Amino acid sequence: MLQLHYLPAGALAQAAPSASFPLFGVACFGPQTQGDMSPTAPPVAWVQLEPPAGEPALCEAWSTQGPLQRGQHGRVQWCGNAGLLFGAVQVHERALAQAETVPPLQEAARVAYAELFGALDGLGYPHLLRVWNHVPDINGMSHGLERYRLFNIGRQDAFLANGRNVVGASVPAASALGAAANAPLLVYCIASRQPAAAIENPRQLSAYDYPQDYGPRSPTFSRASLVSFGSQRLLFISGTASIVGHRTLHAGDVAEQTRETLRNIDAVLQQAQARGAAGMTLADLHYKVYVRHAADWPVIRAELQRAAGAAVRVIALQADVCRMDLLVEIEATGLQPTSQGTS
Ligand code: 3EB
Repeated sequence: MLQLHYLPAGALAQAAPSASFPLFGVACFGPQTQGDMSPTAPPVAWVQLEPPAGEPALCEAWSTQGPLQRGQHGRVQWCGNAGLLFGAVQVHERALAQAETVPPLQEAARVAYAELFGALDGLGYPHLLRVWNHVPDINGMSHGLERYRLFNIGRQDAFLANGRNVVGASVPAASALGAAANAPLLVYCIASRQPAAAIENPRQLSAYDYPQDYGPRSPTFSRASLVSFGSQRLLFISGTASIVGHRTLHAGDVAEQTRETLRNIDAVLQQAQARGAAGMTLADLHYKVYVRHAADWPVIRAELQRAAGAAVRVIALQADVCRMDLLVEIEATGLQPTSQGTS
């Protein structure tokens, strides 16, 4: 059983770590307010992003059944149970040994993923289900390329060097967002002992098939991943935007971009429903919304509430999105009980 809680940072200590569902991994947003956690605490990914004004600073807290094991493998902090692993890795571009020929962000992406794959293979959770990527100054330029494009080169190199496919059913779901220019590259993930099934969106070209207009190497992510875990079905819907085919639609119109994004999420959900997640609806999902301009949040929230209900569970963050003309990116997670089993 995997649970997802959206909690204020101050509530982490009391609320989630019940004896039966201890915390397994946490993402917190904003400036780091705690120092090193105790050795028994779960890994915490500190993402240097803020909520729009008036929104609470919530953490994304994952809990699951124990017994849990935790540790550090290279730069990777991890926590795992019988089936799943939460991992987080940070790489500072400026701390890398200067490779003369490779741009530091590209190298940071390669190193982060190489260390992640090393940890996953060493610990026996080889299947990457879901990845969150926070790329410092994602729309800035380095070495003549947009930094997101450099990140894509390093990520794809690491997938190939570590025996992973960069197209097809084993490609993980992901989100890719900006972070402060002085932040490290931060990658956190959920991995599994069992393979998941990637889901693509019939309205969109698979990102791994994007043409070269979007960079020399395609991004390595699927539109969603779906896996059975104990008595649950886990659905991880990737960061989703106003893209149809491979083109951005509705440049400059945040309400239309949000509606297009929600149509894309609904299309991915329909694919998941056809593959076993029958009955899962938009109202059942947990959302994270990345807003390029914080002032757009009320418009986006109204559209999300129209689609997913007024009580929608959501974390909103101001962040740069990986194409300059995208104003919003929305990801979603569904954790659906199935009828039998108790693990
Ligand atoms: C898109 O659909 C929007 O590079 O890992 C969304 C989710 C996006 C993940 C990634 C990029 C990524 O192309 C951008």
